[in-house]
Amino acid sequence: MPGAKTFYITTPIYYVNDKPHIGHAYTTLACDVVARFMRLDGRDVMFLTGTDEHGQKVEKSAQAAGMDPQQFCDQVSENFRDLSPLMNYSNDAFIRTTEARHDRASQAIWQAMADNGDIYLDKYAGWYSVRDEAYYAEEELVEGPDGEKQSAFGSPVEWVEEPSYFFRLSQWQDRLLAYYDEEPGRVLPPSRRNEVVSFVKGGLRDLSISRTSFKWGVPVPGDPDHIMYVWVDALTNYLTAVGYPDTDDPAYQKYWPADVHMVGKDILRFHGVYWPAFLMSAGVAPPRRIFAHGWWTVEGQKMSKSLGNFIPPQQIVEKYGVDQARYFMMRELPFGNDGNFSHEAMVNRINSDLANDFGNLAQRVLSMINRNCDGAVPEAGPLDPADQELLTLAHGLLPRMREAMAEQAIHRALEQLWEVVGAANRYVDAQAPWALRKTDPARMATVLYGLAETIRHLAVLAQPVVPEAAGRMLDQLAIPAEARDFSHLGADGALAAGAVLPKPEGVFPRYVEDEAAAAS
Ligand code: ME8
Repeated sequence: MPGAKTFYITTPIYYVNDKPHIGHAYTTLACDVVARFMRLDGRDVMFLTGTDEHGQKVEKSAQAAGMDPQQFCDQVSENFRDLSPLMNYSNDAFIRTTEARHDRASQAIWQAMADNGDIYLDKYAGWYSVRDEAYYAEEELVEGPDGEKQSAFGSPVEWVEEPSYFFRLSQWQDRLLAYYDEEPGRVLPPSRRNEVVSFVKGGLRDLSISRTSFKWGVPVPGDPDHIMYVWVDALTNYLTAVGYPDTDDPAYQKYWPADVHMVGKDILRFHGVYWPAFLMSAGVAPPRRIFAHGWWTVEGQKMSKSLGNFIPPQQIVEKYGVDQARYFMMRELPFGNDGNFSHEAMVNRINSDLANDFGNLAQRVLSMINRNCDGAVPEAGPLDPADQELLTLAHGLLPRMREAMAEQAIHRALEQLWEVVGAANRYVDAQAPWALRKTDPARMATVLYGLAETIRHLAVLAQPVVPEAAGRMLDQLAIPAEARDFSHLGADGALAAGAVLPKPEGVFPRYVEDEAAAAS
């Protein structure tokens, strides 16, 4: 990975029959931030998202809506596609598992696993949850409120008995354990790695991978009475998107194996155990990393149909602003942990981190330059140790953020950025450039130059998380579009003295409770 020129990152593909909520928006947002960071850092990035459209759950939802499944999918898939303009995602592709090319890829991987001797026909008798589209062993089930059996995620289960093809997962235990050991950070965060390793060490049962009781899916090659278990087809989307089974496809050559599959903790087993086993069996290199993030609760409660507390992403974008929503979700909790979404926490982040700390720093400095330096980047004189210290901090920010982003510790990258914001604010207070205006204008110019150069670094590096606001800050520093990637950071690409700056304006307004209420 280090030094590599390309970067392939994926989101889970979303079940079409659910309405998008902030949990869905979160996974894609994290990928977007990583993808933008990597692009600005000079990588050729492929960032994939899309919709998971097969399976019994979708077939049932289509029936309930009185629609043909394909027509149903065409309609509801748009809800997820619409998230990109809304949340400002920069995905390079959007895949739908009902595309013809996807049937071909799914059948090819199936055939490759069969050719390797890993698939056999038998009969499945056990528990299945349509909502989770998952098989559960007896001991994995818990008791529901009315004494009925349910999955640990609270989903109803039903007893299923039908002919089924099986994948010899039991044969892959040692090779999976070797795969986890091969590269550090194969599964992140470390707690999730432990979870996967102990699951595999506990022994693996063969996996039922076809169903005969419904039709909405990819037919098994050579036995069309069987439909592939939806997860076999769903996971294959990551390969379809880069041209598989055409391994000569330039996209496949460039991007496979994927650098990061980003997933929620609930679907770690599918990505961290089944998927690498399928791939190794089919002779395809397994992904470099699986990162499992945590779950959001809302005002302290799990999001659920019965509580009706699913927050649509549109609601938070309209209420707080897109950059504000993006920043909050990426900063509020260590990426990987569970978190709680609350209005109070959101307003705190908006008013304190964005408006007071970062926004105010830029606004103060740019206004002083506008008023006292004829609206142009001032010329720096000899540097004091305090000036040097601030510039060294700013110039060293990229390597520190890079280190954090290499392990998708997005919150840590942001903490680093805000450390420099804090240092710059303390420097403004200590240097008091407004007072230097009369006593030592040359010194004032040096101080303001150092601050403008620091703000340039902050804005360039904030682009992955708050692309709009950071872009506007860079406009106000007159940084041309082609000089906004990370190769222009450091002393070499420093701001040119004399460049004329446009009139400054705030980019991070405060969230004012009463005005918002009055406006609604
Ligand atoms: O699982 N907080 O799709 P999905 C954070 N189709 N993340 C959440 C969340 C919450 N409250 N609720 C859901 C599927 N998510 C399959 C994927 S991939 C080959 C197939 C996350 O629409 C969840 O963890 O149910 C998962 O990563 C993603 O939303 C999609 O969930």
